Amino acid sequence: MHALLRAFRERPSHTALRASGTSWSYSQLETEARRHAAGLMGLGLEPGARVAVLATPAAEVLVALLGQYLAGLVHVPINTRYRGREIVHILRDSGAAYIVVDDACADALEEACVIAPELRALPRILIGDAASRAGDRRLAEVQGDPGDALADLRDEDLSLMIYTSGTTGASKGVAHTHASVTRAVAALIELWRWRADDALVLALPLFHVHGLAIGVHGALLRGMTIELQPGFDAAAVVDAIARGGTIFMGVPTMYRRLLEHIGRVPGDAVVLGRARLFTSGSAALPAVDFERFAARTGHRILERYGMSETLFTLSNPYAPEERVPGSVGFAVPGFEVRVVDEDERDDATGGARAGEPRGELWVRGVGLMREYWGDPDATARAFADGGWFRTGDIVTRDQDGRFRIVGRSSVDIIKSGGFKISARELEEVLLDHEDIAEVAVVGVPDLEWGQRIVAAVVPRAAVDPDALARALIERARQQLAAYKQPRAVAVVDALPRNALGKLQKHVLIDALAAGELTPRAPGR
Ligand code: MLC
Ligand code: AMP
Repeated sequence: MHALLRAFRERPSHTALRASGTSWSYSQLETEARRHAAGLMGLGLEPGARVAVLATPAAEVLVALLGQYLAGLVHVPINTRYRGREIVHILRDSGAAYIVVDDACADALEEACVIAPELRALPRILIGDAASRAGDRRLAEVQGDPGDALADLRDEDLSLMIYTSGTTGASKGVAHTHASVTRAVAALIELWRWRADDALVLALPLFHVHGLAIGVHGALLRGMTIELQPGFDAAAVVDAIARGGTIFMGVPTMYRRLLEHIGRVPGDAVVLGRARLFTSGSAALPAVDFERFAARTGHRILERYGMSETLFTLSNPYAPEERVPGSVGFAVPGFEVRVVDEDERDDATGGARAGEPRGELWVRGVGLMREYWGDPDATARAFADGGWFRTGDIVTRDQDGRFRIVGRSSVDIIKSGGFKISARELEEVLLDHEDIAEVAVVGVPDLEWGQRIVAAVVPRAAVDPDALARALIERARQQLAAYKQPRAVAVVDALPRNALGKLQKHVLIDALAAGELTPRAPGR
């Protein structure tokens, strides 16, 4: 936070943020944040308390974030696509003392309160015009004197908790400190040569590390301008670049959409060409999209790798000619990396070429989370001796030292559209259906989404497979975020198992990818 405050004071009149047609200078943003922090402290919130935020990207969300930091509170953003049960889990698990909610998310919060009525007592800070209840406060009114002394801030205090799916059903709170975020982001600013006259077109969600830790913190620490978008829309990104945006960070699905857009509006490829830097992360960027984007716009997308727990970990170099499609580059300064085999020995062999290591990526360094919130066992399992974090990602390292992500140690973690999904979570929801005896949820390779979710189910008795598929998709739609829904359901007699009876999801994935098993994808 100290680094952020310093950055705010370097060029106070420079534009920090543009959102919905309004601009805020650095000094205005700091004043708003200080007012809000003083207001939060006036509510009696103690340093270290968690404040949940369930709101679509808007200037108020950044004021809430910065105000919480200044008051020594921990920011807990909630995925705005979440439904009731997913929200209940985060509010309970984090022990949130308050929730900030906007109009667009009010219904989802109400769903959560129906499931867990005790959450009705959780005090709310409202963004927008949402109907207020006794005791609720409007964000604009949670204000104090910006000159008041604020919390005593220390870099090693928790600042941010991001919930992310794991191999078990429930998501875990990844707890970061001011120091882990600031240091990782400082490395990025240096490596990617971000400049104070850059403007970041930010269309990523603000509840994951890609948009929040890297995007928001990176831009503000460097004194840049954030062009905040309420969500991703290809035409709006083009417009923001036409107005002077110089950097765009996206997930691969967004590049697909940008490519489709310039296929329809070829002139917009020229506009995109005027930006300075395009980066991609959170999922593998298909080499074909890298090449098509370069051919159309002249930009070689800079691909990076990271995760909620490790932030900014591997990156291609800044020099465009050194950005290699299909590779995530090298360790970011401040990170040490290892490639270990199943026996936890270094530099396991097995890469594409002789002598190339292939194994799990372990990392240690500046951006690592402190812990999984309230789960010391999971934290202990995630770290090996010496503070090495087990990423669960399988990588190869070529002779130049470049890394490629080639898989994951668990098939139960799926990435679709850049969102992480726990197969187990979805399986639990589907298994609740009375007609289902067994279920296996898998991610099938897909050029648009990275992985597409398919559920294979064994019914208890003879059923109409289309009706069953429809019912299961509807069940997921009712209970989980839309991106977690199965896109198709394969109704099968048995799931593939080995001689010991162990489920073989890889066999299922291969059969689905090869078209040997045709799932049902009934329209809704
Ligand atoms: C949505 N749809 C999907 C889908 N998601 N279909 C298949 N697979 C999916 N995963 C469908 C919807 O059902 C809907 O269909 C249609 O697509 C539009 O839905 P939407 O919800 O409006 O989608 P959209 O907003 O267009 O979302 C696409 C997106 C979004 C790319 C903008 O996925 C996104 O914001 N992704 C970014 C996630 C992110 O920030 N990840 C970073 C994690 S941090 P219909 O039929 O109803 O029209 C991280 C670490 C790090 O990974 O270091 O980077
Ligand atoms: P999350 O938990 O949402 O932070 O997701 C982190 C995961 O996204 C990593 O563990 C990887 O599996 C995946 N990931 C991130 N960046 C890349 C990339 N550039 N290529 C392939 N996978 C990636």
